[in-house]
Amino acid sequence: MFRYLTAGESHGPALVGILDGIPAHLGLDVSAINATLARRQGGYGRSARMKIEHDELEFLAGVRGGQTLGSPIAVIVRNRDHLTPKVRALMDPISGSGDPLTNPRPGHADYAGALKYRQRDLRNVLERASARETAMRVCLGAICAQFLDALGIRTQSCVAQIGAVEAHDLDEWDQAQVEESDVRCPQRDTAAQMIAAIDAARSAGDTLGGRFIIRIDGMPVGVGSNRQPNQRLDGILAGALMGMQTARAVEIGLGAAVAGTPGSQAHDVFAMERESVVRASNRAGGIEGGMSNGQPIVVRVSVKPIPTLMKALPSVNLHAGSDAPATIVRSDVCVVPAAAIVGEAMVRLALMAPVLEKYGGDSMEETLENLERSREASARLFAR
Ligand code: EPS
Repeated sequence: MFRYLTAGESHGPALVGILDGIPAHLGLDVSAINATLARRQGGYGRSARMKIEHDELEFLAGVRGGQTLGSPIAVIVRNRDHLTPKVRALMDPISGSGDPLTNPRPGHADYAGALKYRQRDLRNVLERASARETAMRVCLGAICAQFLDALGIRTQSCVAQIGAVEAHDLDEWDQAQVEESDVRCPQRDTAAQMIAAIDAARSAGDTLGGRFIIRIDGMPVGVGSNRQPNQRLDGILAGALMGMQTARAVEIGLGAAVAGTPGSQAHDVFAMERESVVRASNRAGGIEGGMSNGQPIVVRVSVKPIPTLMKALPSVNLHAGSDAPATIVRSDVCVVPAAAIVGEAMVRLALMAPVLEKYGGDSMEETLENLERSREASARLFAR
């Protein structure tokens, strides 16, 4: 069984994570993991916090000589911000204290969390609710990326929309252009408009949401299952992506557009081409009957504008029992480019259990043998 856990407060000493179930003998490229952490820190519209942090992981367990041991992997990413005396005084695990935050931000976890955990200081809620925690998800996801890569499964993302600015025809894209773009959008003119929109939002004390696309290439046929609802690959991916702090909608393939599309144009017809089965389109987004069908898996995720506005939204002071503007804390204007990197991580983490269920072994050798055997069996099934 594969599972993972993260812990850590935004301004606490560190984020920690545990990955359990990665086979032995996976060679790990630490610089690639740190590069992925840096990609999450980037993107136009990020907060000043990103200048303080230089996220880097340290392994605490499960790895020796650059290879996984098959035992649980434990990692830590330290919060540099914690080292400043003011933050330490607030957040030291033993002595930390400070004036309570009292005015919940509409759209954030503040209000629901205060009542749920019986916290009179909203800081005790927002510290864990903060998207800082996504640094650890990205770290664990980057380790999973190296496992999936060994099986030929690759996940990429790009940004398709920021605020009202939308890219068009993003069925395929050049990942190098995405990596060069400050907003992770491969279309230069659109990217320039996105940056202008972020600048305008910043000037207005506002924030912007948007949409990113994730594409998984190389997924073998038959991962996920139609046996039970919770084993469907589309549900597993959607659940994981909706587990992001910012996500509000997930679409697979045609997504919401299927509602208005007749059956004759909603599916991907089959044909034979040089003895192979081919599909004329990928409207299903690579998943049929809850299982991967061998086409690229394409998922679009819509994310909300960050709820911390510099021009604070109307709220209440819960201690005084009066109307008062929402608390303002340091925050981002737009996190859509960073959310795309977090989305990649969520997808990689979500793929681990169904991929390991189908091909899993205790070592990489055993896993790769299982994959190879399965491929050969598929090739023989309808051989003439
Ligand atoms: C974030 C770190 C946070 C925020 C942001 C994301 O750091 P700080 O609160 O110190 O500025 O910048 O958190 C949120 C957007 C949020 O709503 O909580 C990060 O590392 O991604």
